[in-house]
Amino acid sequence: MDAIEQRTGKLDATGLKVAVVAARFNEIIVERLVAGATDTLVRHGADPGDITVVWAPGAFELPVVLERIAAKGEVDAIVAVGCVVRGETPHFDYVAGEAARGIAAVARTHGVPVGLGVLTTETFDQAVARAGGKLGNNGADAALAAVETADLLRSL
Ligand code: INI
Repeated sequence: MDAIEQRTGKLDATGLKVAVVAARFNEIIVERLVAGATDTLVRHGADPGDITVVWAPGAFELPVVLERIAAKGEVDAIVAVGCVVRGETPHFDYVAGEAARGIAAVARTHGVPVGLGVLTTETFDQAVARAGGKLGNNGADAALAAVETADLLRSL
């Protein structure tokens, strides 16, 4: 039997142009997600000069900002980061749902990988744990996913 072809993306950000799009709401958390994303990109080979951090007011605004960046066609990957805490708003489901739906739509429409680094938690403490605390850094994880997917898309 012939060998089965398998394709995966490499975790190599060398030469990639990346936008990190951050929602400023819950900024203490989100700045840690931004740091996790940018540190991870650089540690995997990205040139700091090829990384742009863009700040939107809240997670609800992420899709429209992502849409503009993706439509310009100047980046190979995008990392979207934000923090939506259920306890803070009765609009949690709208804000979190629209952010996730919009992020996915932009990625599919433009064929640009967008790492989903928007925390959606019940409490602020749960967000702290996932923003460089004991449960890792969601921004770093999203950056890795975007880098891997960008490389995978190149090979398909
Ligand atoms: N935006 C967030 O990013 N996180 C939140 O937890 C949040 N809460 O709690 O309301 C939030 N609201 C703002 C929203 O994203 C928009 O900026 C706002 O509704 C204006 O359009």
